[in-house]
Amino acid sequence: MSIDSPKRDIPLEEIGATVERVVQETPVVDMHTHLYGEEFGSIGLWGLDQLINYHYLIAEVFRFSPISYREFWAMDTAAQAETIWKSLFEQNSPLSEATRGILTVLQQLGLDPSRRDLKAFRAYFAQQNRSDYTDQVFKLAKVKSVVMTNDPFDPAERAVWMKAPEIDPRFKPVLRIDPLLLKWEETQPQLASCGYAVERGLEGRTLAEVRRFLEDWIKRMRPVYLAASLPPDFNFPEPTLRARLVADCVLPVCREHGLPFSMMIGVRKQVNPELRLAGDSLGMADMSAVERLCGGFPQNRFLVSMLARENQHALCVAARKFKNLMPFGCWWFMNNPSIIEEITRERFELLGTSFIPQHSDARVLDQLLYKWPHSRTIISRVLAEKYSDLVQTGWQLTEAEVCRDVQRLFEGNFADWIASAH
Ligand code: FIX
Ligand code: ZN
Repeated sequence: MSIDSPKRDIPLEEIGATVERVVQETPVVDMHTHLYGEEFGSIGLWGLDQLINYHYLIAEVFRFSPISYREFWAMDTAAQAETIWKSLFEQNSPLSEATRGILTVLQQLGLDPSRRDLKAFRAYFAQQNRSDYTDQVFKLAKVKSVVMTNDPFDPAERAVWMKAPEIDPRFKPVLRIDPLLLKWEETQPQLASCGYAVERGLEGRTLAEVRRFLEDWIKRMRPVYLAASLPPDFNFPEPTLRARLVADCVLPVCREHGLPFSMMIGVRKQVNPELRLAGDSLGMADMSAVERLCGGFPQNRFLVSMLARENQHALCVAARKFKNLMPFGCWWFMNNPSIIEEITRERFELLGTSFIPQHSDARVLDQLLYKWPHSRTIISRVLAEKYSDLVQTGWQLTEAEVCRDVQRLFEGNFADWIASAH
């Protein structure tokens, strides 16, 4: 067999290099982001000052700078970026994942981070146009498509959807329903004002009308799944309006339209409101609620990501019990090298390749240029270790099989999960 044949058995000593090459080269479908195509205008963020103003860095700047919350929020985006750059890059080493990420983006674009020259870096971005830059970022990051987070309750975003825009096919819609499940008291009058006959206590035709609302937006958006982030105390079943909305509205509509329901569980909202979007924290959730949902609704498919490190192992065990549960990503405070490595290792050990290893959660387009390279490096390291363990049993491994497995991790598992949508 020729030396470079994909069907050739890979010698133990070549596994690391082979896996690294395949993982680095395999295009990925990024199944949860806050990115938007050009048709969404300024809702979609890109460029250096937006990168530096990522809420992860805003949380960090107040640990180093004496600046008050009031002073910071009174600044414009450029001044905020300069404050963050001075504190986190000039006066201190950018060791955190979020600060290192900015430098990886610059490096991926061919700029020299060692120049430490914000003015020069800004000049590069000022020469970019959004359309060509979007093409460049997708190509460099080897991202095939990204899944958006689309909120029908957000006035700015709703205005775009009501014009029936032609969506860039690289940006897949998702129907995000947090306000329905987490703020029913505020959402119910909003829905009523839009002509849905919904009542505060879910009486009368409310449940049917909530289903009609969901179906109207499924028709409008053509989402690949429905999604919600949920608090650590999320439980099911429970005698609450939320549980009834999930069981009697969300899950039936998902079943009828072949749509998965994505639950991101463990967010404690606004523990420090002064930080605004950066003010959320986490809490440990009860995985048995997820197990009861997966077991109680076997015709539904669930995507689940947990925000607490302590929930990650139990999520893998739950996925072993329920084939309609797909664990995904190393979410938010989990998206750091030390924890990505731990989570990915236990997922391979408990689930083989039947999980979705990562999503970027990118809020700024350029973040694809660091979130994916950083994760690919860790995923390939762990995967190579697992293949080495495998080959030391005497099992033979070919490059074609490595390509098959990585394609499943980076695209196939998600594509299969949404295949019957609509
Ligand atoms: O609920 C979510 O989609 C979270 O990912 C966001 O609210 C969060 O701010 C984030 O971007 C984390 O990475
Ligand atoms: Zn998110």
